[in-house]
Amino acid sequence: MKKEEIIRGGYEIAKERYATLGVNVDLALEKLRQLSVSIHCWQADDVTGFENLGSLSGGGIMATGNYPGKARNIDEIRQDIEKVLTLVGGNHRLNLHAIYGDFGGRIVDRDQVEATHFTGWMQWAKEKGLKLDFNSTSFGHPKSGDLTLANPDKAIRDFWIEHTKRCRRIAEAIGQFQGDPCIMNLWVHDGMKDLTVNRYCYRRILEQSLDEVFTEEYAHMKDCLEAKLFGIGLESYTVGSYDFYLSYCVNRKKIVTLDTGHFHLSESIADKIPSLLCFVPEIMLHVSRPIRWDSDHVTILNDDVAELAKEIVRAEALNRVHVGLDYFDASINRLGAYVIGIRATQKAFLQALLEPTALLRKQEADGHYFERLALLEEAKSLPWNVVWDYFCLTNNVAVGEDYIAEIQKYEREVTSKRK
Ligand code: RNT
Ligand code: ZN
Repeated sequence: MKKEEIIRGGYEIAKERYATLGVNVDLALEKLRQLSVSIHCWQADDVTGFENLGSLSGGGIMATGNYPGKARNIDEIRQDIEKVLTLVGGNHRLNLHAIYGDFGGRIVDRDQVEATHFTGWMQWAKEKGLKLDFNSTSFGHPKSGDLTLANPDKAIRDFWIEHTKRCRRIAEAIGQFQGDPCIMNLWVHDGMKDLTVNRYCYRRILEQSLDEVFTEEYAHMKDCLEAKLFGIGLESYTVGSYDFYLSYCVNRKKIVTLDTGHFHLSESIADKIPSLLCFVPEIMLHVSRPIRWDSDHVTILNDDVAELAKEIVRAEALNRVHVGLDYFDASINRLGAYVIGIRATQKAFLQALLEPTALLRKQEADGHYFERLALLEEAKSLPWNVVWDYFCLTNNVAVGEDYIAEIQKYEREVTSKRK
């Protein structure tokens, strides 16, 4: 039997099996097809970007590893992303950072960025059927230091306020161009390596800076704010903590970004979803994989991601939760890292969409807690993987492990030639 026949045959059987539990597999597949993952452009080049500032000083973020073949310019990033898109089903988005503008070899400082630096991206994205998202970039700059938007020094603070305002304007232009809101994420690393006696002071400054940044109302972009437990080199104190941004977003009606690597390792990010949905309009996710700390390892299908997807699906919140990825592993094939992460995220959502939730809820309502737990256990080994193969097959992308060979081929023919 040909592989395709095996998959199609298996699918029909799996469909019947799920139907016995009241699950409509075709509906689940349709919803999965509509799940648009915001793919982070920065895995392609280890968060380097295309500024020509002549100095990479100023921290805030760190990629580790030196696997050969990273994208060196816009054309290479686009080429890599195009390749990645041939290996994953569905329609996705691309998440850009301000440092990825088309600066044409000129020096364009962060307080000078504008929409024209992104028209090339907009055109290209349109041709590829991609929508774009955006981020302001406060790290990796001589003025990054320990404090940007929360800096008591007005000159430095104003520089970053100007940058962030400009980024919102760029996001607005992108959103207008693509006829779909561009989601702009704001994350600043502001904090202190050692004990500070000014926790309140910096947070009040950040609050005021944000209010200034958000003065203009836009119709084609949406703001989201991302908290973090701590940054490397800034371990004692983070101005933009989770409490800070959660309060700010609830109060100012902004989108909360939850990066799954930005919490205590024992915290459940999945459980935050149904809490936040009560109080904020939408949620943005940065799905990552923290190993001991916010290490930004490649997203895989683990319990954390599976539970996260389940809470979103159970809350029927696929239209209120934006799913983005955020990791940067420079130690393995970078395209491979993309494909693993995107596929793992899709698999987690497929599992969630195939959950016999109605039946589980019935057991729960009837007080049948043993039955609920037993069914949750059984659901783990239902033939979702057959449905996954069918999803890949019918979306004309490599089935199962077949994508490995495609990545190897691309490495042989393209990325290994980048010196
Ligand atoms: C950093 C944050 C942030 C960045 C990107 C590049 O800890 O997660 O989202 O990873 O903006
Ligand atoms: Zn993030």
